[in-house]
Amino acid sequence: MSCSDGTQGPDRCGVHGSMMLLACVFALLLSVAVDGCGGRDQPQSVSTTEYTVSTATGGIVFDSCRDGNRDIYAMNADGSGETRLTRDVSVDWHPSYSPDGHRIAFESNRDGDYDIFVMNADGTGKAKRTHNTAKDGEPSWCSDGQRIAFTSDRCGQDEIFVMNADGTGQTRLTRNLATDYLPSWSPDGGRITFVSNRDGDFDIFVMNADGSGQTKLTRNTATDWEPDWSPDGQSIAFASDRDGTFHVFVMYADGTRQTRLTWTHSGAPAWSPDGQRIAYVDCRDGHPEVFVMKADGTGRQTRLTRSGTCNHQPDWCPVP
Ligand SMILES: [Ca+2]
Ligand SMILES: [Ca+2]
Ligand SMILES: [Ca+2]
Ligand SMILES: [Ca+2]
Repeated sequence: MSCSDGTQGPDRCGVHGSMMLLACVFALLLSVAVDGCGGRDQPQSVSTTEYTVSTATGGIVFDSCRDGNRDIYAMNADGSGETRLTRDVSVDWHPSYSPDGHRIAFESNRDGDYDIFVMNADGTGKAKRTHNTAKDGEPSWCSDGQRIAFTSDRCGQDEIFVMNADGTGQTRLTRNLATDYLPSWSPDGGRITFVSNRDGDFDIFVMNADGSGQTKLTRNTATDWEPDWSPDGQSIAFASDRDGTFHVFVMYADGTRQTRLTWTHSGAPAWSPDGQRIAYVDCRDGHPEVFVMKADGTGRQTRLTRSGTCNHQPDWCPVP
């Protein structure tokens, strides 16, 4: 989502909105034969002892270009204590907390192409989890702590994959010529919601964690985007431009009772661990800032970031 208009255009940072940027990246990168496509994606120097356990912050992680390029930041849930976790000139974005809040998976092109990385919640101990020249991104950490879902175009088109958190066992879950993006685990780890344009426009889908039972939850010609499960597994928040520009919506996990929650240009919803609040990105001031609201959309919408630049992809620490 970007704030320039009602489409996925470039934002103030000169970095394109996620759809447009990914489309450009995909057009440039060559896929290679790796695991899931008949070859292997061999982890390098994978070790379970390379990390030091950091203290869970109970806060919100997000990406921002406030310091000149995309980096990952964390803050307390009230917006205080903003801390920069990545420091390099590459794109670092799409952060996802591990279920214990000790680690963060993210996407970065610091080695020339997009790959999945994992770091401690304080930004130390960064380690690469995918190793190929294709685009690997959009990690979502499973509640069992053992698996990470992600997207990759290593097979020539955009598909949902899953791997063990150490990078082993990379397995393809979707198989079609369309674009499948933005996986998000259900709280029980049994299902994954994602977006796909396999029927012409982007809709929210859900599937079992082994890729079976792929089912469409939204049915319209608009872009339905960025799904995120409620902690009780009963609801899915998402963004949609069905009313002309992007807003945050919520629906039951079976796709019924789709309800709009916001009335300003907004998206990227992320539930709080107690299910009472939703963090999201709102462009009411002309650029994307992280806001928080009650999960039913009522009451005050509180702005958490005030950087005056782009802020995206909030993810709430699962540990309160
Ligand atoms: Ca960076
Ligand atoms: Ca890669
Ligand atoms: Ca696909
Ligand atoms: Ca749609």
